[in-house]
Amino acid sequence: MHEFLKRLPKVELHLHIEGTLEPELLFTLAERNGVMLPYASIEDVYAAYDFSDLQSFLDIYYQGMSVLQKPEDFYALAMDYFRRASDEGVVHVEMHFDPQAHISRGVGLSTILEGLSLARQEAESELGLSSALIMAFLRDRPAAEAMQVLESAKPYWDILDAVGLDSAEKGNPPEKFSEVFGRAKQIGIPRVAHAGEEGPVDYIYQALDLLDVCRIDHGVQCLQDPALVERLRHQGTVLTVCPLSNVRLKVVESMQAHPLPQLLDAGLVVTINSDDPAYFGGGMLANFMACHQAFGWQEAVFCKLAANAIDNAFMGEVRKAQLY
Ligand code: ES4
Ligand code: ZN
Repeated sequence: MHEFLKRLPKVELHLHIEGTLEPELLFTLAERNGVMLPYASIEDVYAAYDFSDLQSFLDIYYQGMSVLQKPEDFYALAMDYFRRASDEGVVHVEMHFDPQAHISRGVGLSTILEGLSLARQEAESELGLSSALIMAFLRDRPAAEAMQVLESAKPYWDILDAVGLDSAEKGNPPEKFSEVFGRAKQIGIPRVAHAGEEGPVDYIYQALDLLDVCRIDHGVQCLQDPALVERLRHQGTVLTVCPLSNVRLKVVESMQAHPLPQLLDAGLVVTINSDDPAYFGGGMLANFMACHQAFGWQEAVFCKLAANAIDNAFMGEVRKAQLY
């Protein structure tokens, strides 16, 4: 099954590029940029990656990205990830990036996007790996700041495939970002949002009704509300589910206890994704393998999951036809 899953052309719809920062590159960039890290060794780093919830992860994740300062740092981050992903059979990646987490440290949008754009071009030409770009707003920061980021991104609007909403979910309802997402819609930028990861089902309704999103990132809490499940099924709304992430952030107790089989049984459009592979124990292949081991899924299920991701990617019809 490992060989089959490795060769299966995989499309990743839910990935935070800052969450692909492996400890080795973390140390390299820290040295290059003169950043002090609270770790003496790689073992120290992994020992710190013992999370109790989303917030305990986010604290470490924002600290890690302080080493990203120049265009070449963002280039190295993305290119390293694209090579690893390509090696495990990923053919297309839709990556979130968090501009506010960099702008607040004095690193501008042009720096971030110069590095990411070069890596995307190289991945396409050298690895045959296509990608999409999702600019995410930090929901635990003020909505006015998100609006400012969206407006200041005007020179880049045409390279954004979507805007997203991430970071600490509880206490930061989608409702807070109605205006920002309304503006994105007016500009013509598609929308996705994290909802129902740790937060209540009401946040999934809000993401649908107030942000007009085409995908729900995570959404695993929807099973608490049969009417919502029926709506998601009827509309064909995609859920970008991240099983290893959910285990590591204690959203679920174990892979065996993960609701993925119920989500599929309910007829929902499910995809499997890695979220933050450097922090949660692996990329797409590790997530697929974990599902095989926990649920005993065979080839046909994985083909369906892979097809769901192709069908719902921000990808032209020609590329979709190539991947089928
Ligand atoms: C995230 Cl797992 C998760 N949830 C919400 N926001 C995030 N940003 C990066 N990873
Ligand atoms: Zn995520």
